[in-house]
Amino acid sequence: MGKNLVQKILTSHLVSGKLQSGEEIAISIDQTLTQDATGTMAYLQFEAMGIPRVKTKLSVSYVDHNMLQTGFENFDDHLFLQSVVEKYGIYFSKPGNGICHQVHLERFAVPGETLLGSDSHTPTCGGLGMIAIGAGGLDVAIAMAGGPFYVSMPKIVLVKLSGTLQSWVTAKDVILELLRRVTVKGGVGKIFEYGGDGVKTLTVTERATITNMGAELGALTSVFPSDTQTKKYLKMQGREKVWTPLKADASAKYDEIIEIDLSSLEPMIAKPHSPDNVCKVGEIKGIKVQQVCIGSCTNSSYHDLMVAAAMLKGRKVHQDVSLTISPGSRQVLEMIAKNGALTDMIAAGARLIEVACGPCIGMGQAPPSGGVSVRSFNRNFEGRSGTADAEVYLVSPETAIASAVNGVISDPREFGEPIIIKYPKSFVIDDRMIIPPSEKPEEVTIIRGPNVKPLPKKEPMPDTLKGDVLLKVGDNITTDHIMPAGAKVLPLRSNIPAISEFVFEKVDKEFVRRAKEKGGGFLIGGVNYGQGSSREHAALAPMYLGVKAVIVKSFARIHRANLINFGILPLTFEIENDYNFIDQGDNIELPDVKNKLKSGVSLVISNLTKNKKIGVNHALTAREIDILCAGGLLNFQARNTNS
Ligand code: MIC
Ligand code: SF4
Repeated sequence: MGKNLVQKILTSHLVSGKLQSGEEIAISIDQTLTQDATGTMAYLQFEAMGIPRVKTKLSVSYVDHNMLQTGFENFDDHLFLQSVVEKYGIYFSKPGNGICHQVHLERFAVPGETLLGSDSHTPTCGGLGMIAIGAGGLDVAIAMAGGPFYVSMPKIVLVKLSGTLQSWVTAKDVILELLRRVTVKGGVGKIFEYGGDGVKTLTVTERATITNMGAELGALTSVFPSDTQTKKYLKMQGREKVWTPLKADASAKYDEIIEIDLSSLEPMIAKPHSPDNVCKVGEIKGIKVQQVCIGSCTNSSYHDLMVAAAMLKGRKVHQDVSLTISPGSRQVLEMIAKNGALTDMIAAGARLIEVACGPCIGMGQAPPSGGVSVRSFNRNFEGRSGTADAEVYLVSPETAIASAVNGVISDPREFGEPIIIKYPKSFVIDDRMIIPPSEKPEEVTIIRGPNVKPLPKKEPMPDTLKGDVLLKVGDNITTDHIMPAGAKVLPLRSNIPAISEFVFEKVDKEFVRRAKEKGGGFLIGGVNYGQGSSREHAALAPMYLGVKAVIVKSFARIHRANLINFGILPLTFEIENDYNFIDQGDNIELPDVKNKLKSGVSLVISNLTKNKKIGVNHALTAREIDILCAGGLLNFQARNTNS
């Protein structure tokens, strides 16, 4: 039987398991990436493993998130990262060189290889034919140590593209349409493989916009074939040597097929406060806008910024709008600076901010109170922008600029003649801001500022879990709810005791006090709990506060894996309605839990306050049970290395 593209890449990397959906598989990892906000923990964890040098083909550490240096913390962390990676064999992309996903696509992605990154948008490189997966920092540290990545084999969905996009309709509109159809939880347990005649009409950076936002579907990853478009892109990056053709066999089978006719699409927009709250731009045009932001790992390529500049040329940003532009990489910034496009942006009144994630993660540029912000980004969760009551909309750069000029949400098709961007033969290639690892690692001293605190430890799981329900939340809770980011909290990522003070800050200001008073306890949630980022701090900080188990209707993949990695038991209600029989403050107990997990006996929660028994599922593999019983993956690894 013919193989699809996913099966081909996974087969060549399979370490254990069968490629049957639901089975646990382990795959070898060729490349890893980290960014600064998750990287410090990942490297502390890697150090704790005592391995002298990374074992991957390539590992890169980027600095792109924690770029506002309002105190010593972020610069200290950058120095820690630069020195630690120099010692252990990892490349260091300096602050100012670009957003990890954009730079990795430009300079390192290789068709047919695997990439594991400590950031949920790692699937961006799927646009270049990689199986690229986002994970917690600890999983990435294990991959750097040569360990495989474990995951439950997902279902493979073919997204069959036909036709060609019309003028002013973009790759962003394709993924917004998919989000409208599938929703933020519709991709959980799935990989989206793109195929069909329409694929060849999309450039690599357009594909990368689509695979990037596959993360918002909750998917494990998304992948495009490697074809002549891929070859052309690699050639422009001076890397055509790494090109190999890759596509599904004609007789390949899929678990599901979704068809999208590119020519039928219109400009789309995700309304507050979820990337799947999508409608046509035309349906809501006319809403007054205070801020427009262009950038992020979704839409800050050379093409995106050239279109933005061409739309701004000879025009002015509306008097009531603040337009920010944050290029995705130094390469892109250098090119638009050289060819004059940057001048057109500046002349139009754009506010140029540095090459980084910036406003996407609330690192500056918070909108005004109750303000409307239209962004070319990928997430519009409530409060993520830094302003609790801001209304954030997600669109293509085309829709964003049309709105910035008109002062109201605008359909770009009404803006003027279509824009054609001419590409240079080659991009600006200069890797001097990527520092190679030291050839004399023994001479490298790791720099540890006072912000870099040691990893907290966890004891093995006790026989019985008992305590109070500390908090009950609803559906689609994001990791931004659990462990907020933004300019105030992000600098504390290397300091778990300090960052723990902010857990659930935006949901319930009393949470931390309660958790401390009660010596920990339980969390209750609805569907798709923990969606969004890969930040393991959303598990690590609750662990530090004594959270023992999280009981929900369903989990997002990365967060569930992070809970296991840090020894917090992830459980789901056997009967969803039982969610209604457990409330904040209830005293609950899971007796003899360790033995029951090991012997496969089903788990029942005793709600001692309501005198009710509630059946729960765990779907844990034997390996995951061992990790949980050991008190987390680091303890498990240490035990296995010492035994
Ligand atoms: C995000 O977009 O939420 C982040 C910030 O890039 C996170 C990583 C983090 O929290 O450090 C992600 O997407 O994984
Ligand atoms: Fe950075 Fe935003 Fe992309 Fe996350 S989603 S990596 S914060 S640009």
